[in-house]
Formats: sequence, C-alpha cells, structure tokens
Amino acid sequence: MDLNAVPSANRTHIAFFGVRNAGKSSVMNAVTGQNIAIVSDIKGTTTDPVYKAMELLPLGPVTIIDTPGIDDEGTLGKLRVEKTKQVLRKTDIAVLVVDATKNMTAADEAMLGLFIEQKIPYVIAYNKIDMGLPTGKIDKEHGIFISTKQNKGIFELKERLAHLLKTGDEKTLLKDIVSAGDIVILVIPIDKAAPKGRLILPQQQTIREILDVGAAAVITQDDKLAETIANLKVKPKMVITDSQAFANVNKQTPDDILLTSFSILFSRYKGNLLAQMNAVKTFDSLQDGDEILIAEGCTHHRQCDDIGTVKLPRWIKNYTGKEPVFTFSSGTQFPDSLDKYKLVVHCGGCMLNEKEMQYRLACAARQNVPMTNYGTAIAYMNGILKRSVQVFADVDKRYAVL
Ligand SMILES: Nc1nc2c(ncn2[C@@H]2O[C@H](COP(=O)(O)OP(=O)(O)OP(=O)(O)O)[C@@H](O)[C@H]2O)c(=O)[nH]1
Ligand SMILES: [Mg+2]
Repeated sequence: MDLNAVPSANRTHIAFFGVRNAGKSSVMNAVTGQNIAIVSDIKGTTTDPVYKAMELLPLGPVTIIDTPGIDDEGTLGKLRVEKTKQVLRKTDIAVLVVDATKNMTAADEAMLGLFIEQKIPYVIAYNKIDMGLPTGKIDKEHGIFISTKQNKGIFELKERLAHLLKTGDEKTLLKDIVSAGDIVILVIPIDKAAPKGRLILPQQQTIREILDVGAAAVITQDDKLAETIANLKVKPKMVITDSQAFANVNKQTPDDILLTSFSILFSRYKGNLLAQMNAVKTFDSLQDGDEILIAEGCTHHRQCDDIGTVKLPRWIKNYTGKEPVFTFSSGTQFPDSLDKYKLVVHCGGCMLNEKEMQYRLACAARQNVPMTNYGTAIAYMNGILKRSVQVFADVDKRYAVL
C-alpha cells in the first residue's frame, strides 16, 4: 500500500454501469487514460467489479469502478448483477453507459430508477457515436455523447463528473470544536488488537486534523492518562479515547475536561450520530432471545478478546441482564434483510466510505430496525453518552438539549 495515498474511504467513488457490450470497460479505460479493464466484443467480458484508485483531474482522488453488465443472465449472471448492485451502495457518482446505436433497455431504465431512488448523481454516456446517434428518447439533462474509439467527449465527461462532485461543504472530524493552541489528549491502548508498529486510520486522521487547526496532540495509553493530565501545565481541552477504554478513561478524566471517542467523532463525521444515539435506547427494552446484529465494516483477524464478537456481547448481557442472540457480519457481508433483528450495532465504519455507511443506515431505517455504533453503545452502557457528545454542544444545539 502506498502510505501517501488517500484512504479508499475518503475517495470519491465513480462507477460505470450498463448492459453488456455497451462499452463500460472502454469508457473506464478512456477516462483513466490507462488500460485497466479488458475490452472485447464478447458479451459479459467483465465478470467482477474492477477497482482503480487514482488521482483524476479535475476531480482529485477517486476510486473508479468498472462493473459487469446489468443484463447478465443465468445463475452466474444473476450473481454478477447482485455484485453490481452492491457497488451501487458505495457509488458517489454513477455513469450509465449506453450503446448509442441501440435504444435504452429495460435494464438501463431500472438502473436509472435505482440512481434516482438512492439519490446518486449520474451521467448517461451515449457511447459509440462513431457508429451513429440514438434514435430513441434522449435525456438531455444527464446525457453526453461520446466515442471511446475516436476519443470524443471523454474530456467533457470528466468535466461533467467533476461538476457533479459536491464541493465547499467539506466535512470535519473536529476542526469546528478544537482551536489553535488547544491541547487534545488521545488515548490509544496498545493491546493485542492494535496493529503492529503503526496507528490505525481514524487515529491518524484525528491527529492530522488537530495539527491542521494548530492545536497540539498528546498521545497516551489508558493506564497513563491520569499521570499524563497531571504532568501538563495547561488544562487540556478534551480527551478522545478508543471507545473500548471508555469506562476507565471516564474515571481518569476530570469533569471540566471534555471527553469523547474516535468512533463518536466518526459517527458525526459520517452524519449518523443523532440516529445512532436514539437507537441505543433499544437496550432498555431488550428481552431474552431478541436478536442483535453486530456488524463490522472490515474483515480483520479476530483476537481472542475481540471487541465485536466477545467484548460487546459480554457488555450488552451485563448491562441488560438479558440473554440476546447475537449474529455477526463483517466486510461487505451486510445482510439485506434486517427485520428479524431488534437492533444493529455497527462499528465506526472507518474502512467504509460515507455512501456505504449511509446505505446501511437507510437499509435499517427502511426496515424500522434501530442501528447504533460501537462507541455510542459503549458510552451509553457506561452512563456517559451525554458527556461524550458534550463536545459538540457549542456547534450543534441538538447535542446541547440532551
Ligand atoms: N465503434 C465503437 N466501438 C466501441 C466503442 N467503445 C467500445 N466499443 C467496442 O464495444 C465492445 C464492448 O466494449 P467493452 O468496453 O468490453 O464493453 P463492456 O460494456 O465493458 O462489456 P462487458 O464487460 O461485456 O459487460 C468492444 O468490442 C469495444 O471495442 C466506441 O466508442 N465505438
Ligand atoms: Mg466490461
């Protein structure tokens, strides 16, 4: 992995969809200026999504995704269409590639319906115009005419994509709640779950933002927190902890210092915190036998005292005094059907892009299943949820009234 690269979760995901042979792979190659995907006149050449992370001007850091045809048939074909629909969950901008010499098919129309339903900005690239122009209905607002063979319209397509990329409204983890000169203490337990020799992405991003605003980060482990605070001449503004250490860190953090966790910062960053705080109340009405899904965004090697599969179930049983039934999912294996679950407890999702996280939340909301996250759940069970979101009270009144 290139250590200077923008993490995948922070890249704009642009995906090419369309029926087989429309020219999706050719368009991906033309847009990236590289021979990434195999092109051929055999229908169904692309059988798995192809991902390419790159700097694409004028867009910036993107992940470009080529997909199998949405009209694929047979048992394998159906599986491929399913895979393609999974790509849609993380797509920030969609390109529907249509063969200009043929009219739009029912599969194309269905795909457009999904873009609209999922509020994904899109472009329709009418490809192969060297062979002729479409005779059917044309969507002037979203359409653009291109030919990968003659390299026509590719520059304009990239400009269009850049235009769809929302700018200005840049999100922040903590730039709005930390000021220049502040001292922020980060509590990072170095236990068996910590990767060897490095910090993980949410920790790196948090440190980077603290530096960006001109504040200072002091980093320590949970058993050294009280000592670290006592050694500082100036009172720190806040303590940000790994949520696994919440209970211990809460005890060591004086009341006049703000306290939160990395996962709570990330939940607000991805726009889910208020919903997740609401969902956590489900613990109070939990009954024996109720089913809880514990979902993780990444697939890591499970440790013997793993947070998702061991610690959380233990804490939930202790807190509720009930015997719920736990199911675990990880990586892209997030189930479509959630109705049997009383509650979903999701990880902070640092490896998922915002779009995928929003998709999962929408999925749960549509099925009326409350969904919370690790940090929020742990804070709640320790009676410190209110304290943990106090950091946002000055910038967002919704946290002040809790
Ligand atoms: N004439 C012409 N042919 C093109 C153009 N773009 C792609 N093709 C041809 O169309 C055929 C299909 O192209 P692909 O890029 O493999 O199409 P695809 O949509 O990725 O197809 P699958 O992977 O099978 O779903 C190939 O023979 C390409 O050479 C174009 O602009 N003009
Ligand atoms: Mg292809």
